[in-house]
Amino acid sequence: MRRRELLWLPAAAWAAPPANYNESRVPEYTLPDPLVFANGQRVRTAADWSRRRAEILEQFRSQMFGRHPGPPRRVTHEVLAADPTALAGKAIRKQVRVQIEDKVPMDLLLYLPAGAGRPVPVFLGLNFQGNHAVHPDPGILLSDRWMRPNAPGVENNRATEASRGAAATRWPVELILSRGYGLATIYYGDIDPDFDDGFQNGVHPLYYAAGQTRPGPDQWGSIAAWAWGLSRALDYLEQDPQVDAKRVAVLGHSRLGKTSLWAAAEDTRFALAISNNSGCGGAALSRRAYGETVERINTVFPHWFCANFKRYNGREAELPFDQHMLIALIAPRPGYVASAQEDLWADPLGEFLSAKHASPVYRLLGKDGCGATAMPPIHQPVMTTVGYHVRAGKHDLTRYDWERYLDFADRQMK
Ligand code: GTR
Repeated sequence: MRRRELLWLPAAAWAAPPANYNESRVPEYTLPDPLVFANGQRVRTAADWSRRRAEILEQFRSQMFGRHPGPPRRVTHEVLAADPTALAGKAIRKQVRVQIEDKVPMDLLLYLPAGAGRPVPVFLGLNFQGNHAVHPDPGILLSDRWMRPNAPGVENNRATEASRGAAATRWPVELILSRGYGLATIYYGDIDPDFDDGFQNGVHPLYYAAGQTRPGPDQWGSIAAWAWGLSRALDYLEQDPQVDAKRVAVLGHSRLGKTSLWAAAEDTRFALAISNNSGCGGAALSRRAYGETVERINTVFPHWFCANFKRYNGREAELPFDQHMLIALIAPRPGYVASAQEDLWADPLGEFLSAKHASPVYRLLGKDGCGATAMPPIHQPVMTTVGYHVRAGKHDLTRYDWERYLDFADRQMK
C-alpha cells in the first residue's frame, strides 16, 4: 500500500494486528451450515429453505449490515436530460434524478443500445467517482456532490472537468451496448457520502425517529444504505418502458461488490448479482481472517456496517453465519464471484470458497451451484449458476471481468 493511502487511517487502525497472508496460519474453522436451522433442524425442501432464508436474512440484517427503513414514502423521477443519439448514435442516454423524500437527490445515468426495438436487460452498478467519470462523453452531467480526495480531477472534494472519463477503464460502455445490454449507474455518494460523519448526511437522517441522532445498533450502515439506493434505482427502471426490469443484473467492485451482494439478498427483484473483488464483508469468508479482517474493516470503516457487527471483532467464530450464506441468499438466482490474483487483501480463495459452500442451497432448489469444487486456475471462468473466475492482476474492475459478466448474463439471464 502506498504511504499516501495509509496516512488518513484512524489511529486505532495502526494498532490492529498485521494482516495474515500465510495459508498455514488461517485458523481452523467450521462454517455454519446454511441448510440447518438455528434450532438444529435440517432444511429438506424448498419450503423449508424459504423459512431458513428468512432466518439467515434476519441474522445478516441485525448483526452485520443493519436494517433498512423500507421503501421511501415519497419519491419523484425527473428526467434531467435525454439524448437518443449519444455516443455517435450508438446509444440512448438518459439522466434521471430520483428524489428521495423530497430531500436527497440520486442521479441515475442510463445508456441503452440504440435501435433495440424492445426492452433490454440492464447492468446496474454504483460508481466511485461520479457518473461523469464512467465515460468521457461530454453529455454526462458533472456531479457537484462531495467526492473522496486523491481521485483524478477532484479538487477540494469536488469533481472538475478533468475528472470526466477518469474511471472509463472500469465501464466499457460500448462493449456492453454492443452485446445488447444497457448500463445504469449512480454515484454512490449521492446515497451516502463515504466517510464517518455519525450518519448526519445522506439518506440515514431521513428516517430517524423523533429525537434519534444516529442509527440504532441493528439499523443500517452505509453499505445497507447504498444497497437500498440500488433498489430505488430498480424502482425507476421498472417504470422505464425501454428497460426489461425483470432482467437487471446488479454489479459492484470492492466495497460496492459487498453492496451488490447485499442489494440482491435484500431485494429479490434483482435477477442476477455480481461481486467483483468484494473481499471482507462481501464474498470472502470471515472465518479465514486472511487479508482484511472483521476487526480491521470495522476499525477503518466504522460506518459501513451496523454497530452490532463490531461485536465480532477478532471473534469471527461467533458469527451466526459466514459469507457463503450471503451468496446463498441470492439462490436460486444466478450469482458471480470474481477475484484478482494479486488482490490478497480480499482473499481470493476465501471468495471462491463462499461460492462453493453456497452451492448446496442452489442444489436443493434444483440448480447446479458452482461447478468447481477446487479453486480454478486463472482465466478459467466457471459459468454455472454460481459463476467464478480469478484473473491475473490487481484489485480492479477490468474489461476481462466485464467480458465474463456479459457471457454469464447471456447464459443465465437471456
Ligand atoms: C479497502 C477496503 C476493502 C475494499 C476497498 C475498496 O480499503 O479495505 O474492504 O472495500 O477498500 O472498496 O476499494
